[in-house]
Amino acid sequence: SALPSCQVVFVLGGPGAGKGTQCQLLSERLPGWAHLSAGDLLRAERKKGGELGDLINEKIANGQLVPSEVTCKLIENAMEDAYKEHGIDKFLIDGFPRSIGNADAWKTTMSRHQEKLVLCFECPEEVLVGRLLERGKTSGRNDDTVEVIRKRFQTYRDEEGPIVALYEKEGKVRKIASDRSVEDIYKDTSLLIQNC
Ligand code: UP5
Ligand code: MG
Repeated sequence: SALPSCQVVFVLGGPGAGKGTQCQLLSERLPGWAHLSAGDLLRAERKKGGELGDLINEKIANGQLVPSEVTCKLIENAMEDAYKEHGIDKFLIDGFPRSIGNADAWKTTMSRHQEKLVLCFECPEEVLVGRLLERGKTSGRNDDTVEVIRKRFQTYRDEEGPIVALYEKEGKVRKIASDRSVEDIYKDTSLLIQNC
């Protein structure tokens, strides 16, 4: 493809940790960085319906991971679009990779990109559950229910430890306490990205 080698920062953390909130602020305030949320890309693809839309919905509605190749391809397409339309070559990738399988799929097709950092937002689970239930009153997300939130945390506990350990070996992981105000988290996060 026409996409050159890009800089990427992976932004991880449990459900409700503030990945989307922080990435949106970062992309608004740091010139050149674009925000791609894997979850948002999957939800947009789901809207198109069809077999793929059904598969994505089945996984999201059960708090399970969509097959890695599907998510990876959506991210690649979104990077290509952002590059073609706006010349963007720096990406905050929110919520991916969240399993070893995700990281393997990424390496297969996206290895020319530079993985600068892996940010991990850390926050007690009970705080996160409270945030998600509050958001669920208005979000319209079919996974912001007590039952699915429980499954999302189970998936997170099963899958995210190994993937973080893998990037820790490469010295790329930065952990950030996200049980704080949005602006306090932003200060730490933006410094890490500006210095990466
Ligand atoms: N909030 C944010 N920051 C706050 C703060 N500092 N203090 C107080 N409140 C704060 O925030 C969540 C809520 O908390 C909001 O109401 C916010 O205002 C408030 P948000 O920024 O949305 O957190 P985020 O970490 O983005 O939470 P999200 O719910 O999006 O995380 P998930 O990881 O659960 O969701 P995602 O969209 O990434 O994935 C959804 C599903 O898609 C997955 O379960 C899976 O089925 C599928 N998926 C894949 O299969 N593969 C992927 O690679 C990605 C997703
Ligand atoms: Mg999000």
